[in-house]
Amino acid sequence: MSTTNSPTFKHHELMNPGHLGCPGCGATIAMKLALQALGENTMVVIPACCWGVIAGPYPQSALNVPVLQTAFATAGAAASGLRAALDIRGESDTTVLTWAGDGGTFDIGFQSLSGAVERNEDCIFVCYDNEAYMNTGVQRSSATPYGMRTTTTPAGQWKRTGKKNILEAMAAHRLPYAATASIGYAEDLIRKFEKAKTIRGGSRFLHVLAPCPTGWRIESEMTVKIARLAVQTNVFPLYEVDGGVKYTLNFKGERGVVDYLAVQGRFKHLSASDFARIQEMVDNEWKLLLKKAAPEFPH
Ligand SMILES: Cc1ncc(C[n+]2csc(CCOP(=O)(O)OP(=O)(O)O)c2C)c(N)n1
Ligand code: SF4
Ligand SMILES: [Mg+2]
Repeated sequence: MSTTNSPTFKHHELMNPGHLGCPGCGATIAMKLALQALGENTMVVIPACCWGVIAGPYPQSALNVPVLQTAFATAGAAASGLRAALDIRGESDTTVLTWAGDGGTFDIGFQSLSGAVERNEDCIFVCYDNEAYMNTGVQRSSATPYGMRTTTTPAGQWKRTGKKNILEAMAAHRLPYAATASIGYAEDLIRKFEKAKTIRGGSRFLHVLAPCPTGWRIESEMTVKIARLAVQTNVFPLYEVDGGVKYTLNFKGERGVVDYLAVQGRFKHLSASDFARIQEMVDNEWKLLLKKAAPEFPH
């Protein structure tokens, strides 16, 4: 995989300056890159989440593509309806892009997403993952990692269970294409969105790590660096799953998790033994992934 972070843009800019995201918001970078890959013939479905605010109040919009805002739990259903309406109008070339946070994907939106993917709806479903309910003040979700302090982990406490493996859950639907991506690896992210666009007639799912300076308690200029460190430490591996079964790893991280954890305020309460426990969890997940990807990925 190319490790550069300087993609060549093919489309004109589809995201305007003056959006309502916080400075350094990873979710805004994710959208900018995704639309560069997908082009202007795209319609975006957004449930309740930070992006419901970032895009701006109608008739203003930070996006030069149509947006359908929908209720928190319903992105999969709304996208299915939009797809059907476009097809009836003979606009089958239009890409339907669902753009939900981790709460709207892993938790409350899971049933409508699962239903849509089980029907193999011809849409791209994206989770931009900032690992908590950020829009309402950093509450814990099932995407929140072990060790993170949130506003719903009581004083002095932090999350004691691990992050749900959403890609595995989606792969279990045997959908045509699923992949992880990080805003820290822009070329890889754009390639995956381009691939997802070309696979038509079924569901595609992309899980994009999008650091949130506000909730992760990092400086705004650290967003991309942290997104890269997540991959370089194997905390957030980059890989693809074709047809729900064929795993391809894109990158092998060589760094210890402490490089990623110790630079973020959300983990600053953790001790050396906590770091060791998280390293063990990450190593175990990585070994499982290697087994699934073998023999394509040498190890
Ligand atoms: C049914 C319902 N419950 C709660 C809310 C309040 N709410 C709006 S956005 C949000 C958090 C969304 O979290 P996530 O999907 O992770 O996106 P993020 O805000 O982190 O970008 C919540 C709880 C709502 N809009 N609808
Ligand atoms: S709270 Fe986080 S995800 Fe939401 S706009 Fe701010 S930086 Fe982005
Ligand atoms: Mg979130």
